[in-house]
Amino acid sequence: GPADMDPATWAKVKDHPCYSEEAHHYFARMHVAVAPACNIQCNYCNRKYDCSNESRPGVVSERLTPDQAARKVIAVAAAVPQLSVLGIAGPGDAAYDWRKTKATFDAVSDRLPDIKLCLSSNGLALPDHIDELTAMRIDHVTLTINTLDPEVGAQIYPWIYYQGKRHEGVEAARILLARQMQSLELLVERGILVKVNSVLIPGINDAGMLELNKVVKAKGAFLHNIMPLISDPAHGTHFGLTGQRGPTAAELAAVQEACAGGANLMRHCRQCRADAVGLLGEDRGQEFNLDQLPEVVE
Ligand code: CLF
Ligand code: SF4
Repeated sequence: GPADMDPATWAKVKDHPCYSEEAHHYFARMHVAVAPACNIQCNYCNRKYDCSNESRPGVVSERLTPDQAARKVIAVAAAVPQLSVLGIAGPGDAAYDWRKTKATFDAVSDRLPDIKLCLSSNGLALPDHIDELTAMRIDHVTLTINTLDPEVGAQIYPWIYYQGKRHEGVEAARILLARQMQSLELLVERGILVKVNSVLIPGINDAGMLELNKVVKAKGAFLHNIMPLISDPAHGTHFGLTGQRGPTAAELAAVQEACAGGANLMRHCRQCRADAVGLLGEDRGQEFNLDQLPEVVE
């Protein structure tokens, strides 16, 4: 609540449904799936579907161009008075597919100057855009950081694509993890609120979660969202070739308990789709599909 928060931070979180548990009862977010490209491979991701770093994996979102997305946001804003946040959470990586992310945010903020802009990224490309990001009034960024240890990272990320080259194994993980920490530091330095998402993968990164929680707190993350791996072999979202299962509710709760006293935990995440619309846990996306929108929205 406001008691333990400085006024500038409170102004940013009070109507953001993901950053304030209280706000999620009253304020809505919408995602537009404008960013399909991704620069890394996570072992739990099936590229045909949404980025499982932020969204529920195994669903196909309605992909939009920045122009289509802006039309949709304006139509939703007119119909859903609780709308306070526009997020870009894939279906790939919003910072890597930056041209489309920026075009969408620019088109929307021209017409809806009060809407909060939010994005989600694996952090690899984000430092390249930190100046533009800061200038664009983006107050909220989610970074997915699953481990601090490159050896563990190599089990999660088979490859990354960085500066025109493909990297694999521990070398790839070392680059990615360093860029994630750099992203966190740059964002905090610029006064942008950072939520860190970690996908909890039993037997892979659970042992390092407490230390990760402490480090992201020390570096200034506002929230830590420890999300369960959702394993859905039917959608190819099981973990790599090992078919790793997701954590049980008790395993997730145990890790969250262990993190008490570290970075504040988000506990109301609904792992929403990359094209979700409405209050958290509610998805009104189907009401606003492109074919339902008027041709020109003024
Ligand atoms: Fe979207 Fe993510 Fe912004 Fe929220 S969702 S980009 S921070 S506006 Fe929220 Fe959905 Fe959980 Fe994400 S409940 S998946 S944490
Ligand atoms: Fe998939 Fe997201 Fe990982 Fe990219 S960052 S591979 S889209 S889960």
